[in-house]
Amino acid sequence: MKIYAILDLGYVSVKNIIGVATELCAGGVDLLQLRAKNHTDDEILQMAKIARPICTKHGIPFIVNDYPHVAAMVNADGIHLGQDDGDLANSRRDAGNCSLVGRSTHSIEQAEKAQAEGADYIGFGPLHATATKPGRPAIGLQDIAEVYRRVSIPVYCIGGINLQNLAAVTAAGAENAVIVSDLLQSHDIPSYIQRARNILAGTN
Ligand code: TZP
Ligand code: MG
Repeated sequence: MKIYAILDLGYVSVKNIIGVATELCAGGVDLLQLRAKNHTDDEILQMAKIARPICTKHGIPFIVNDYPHVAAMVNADGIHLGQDDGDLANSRRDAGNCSLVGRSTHSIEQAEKAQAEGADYIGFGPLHATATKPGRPAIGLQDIAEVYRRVSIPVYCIGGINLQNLAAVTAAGAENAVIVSDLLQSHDIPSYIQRARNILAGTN
């Protein structure tokens, strides 16, 4: 089970990027994405330049949300695109032929389509309604097992996942999870990641 963290500027201030990215990486997440809505391209590039070497130091793939050109400029490992963020092959090229192209999906049909279009992984959700993605309805847990049967690329379940419901998400079939606000708002990020790992290992 992989834990995918997102450095979401809705929860992290620019001055805390170094500290939070370091805690996430040293704490043992498996992938890190930079997600900054409502910032200029140049601001996002500056943030990416800060976060990128921290991921490199810890051997963790660094993924940029929405901005393939920024991904190319910092030699990111990947880009992540929503349903309306354009063609995957063009974006991969714009991102400097990065190795990981991810797509957000909200249904089994979208998951299959993303795989057919060449995605390396998908996000699948939001399982629960979440303030991190306002206006996007919850899809629930009932399609998780089926989406893993239908696609062979890695599926990262996402949306409103926290330490209280993580066991239910894995029991529903999830093999990987993205946790954003609950992780970023915790007072001790390394200990949170350890507790999540314990739940995933069934020791809690
Ligand atoms: N895509 C679907 S749900 C979501 C995104 C980016 C946000 C997940 O954040 P949180 O805070 O873990 O619900
Ligand atoms: Mg997007």
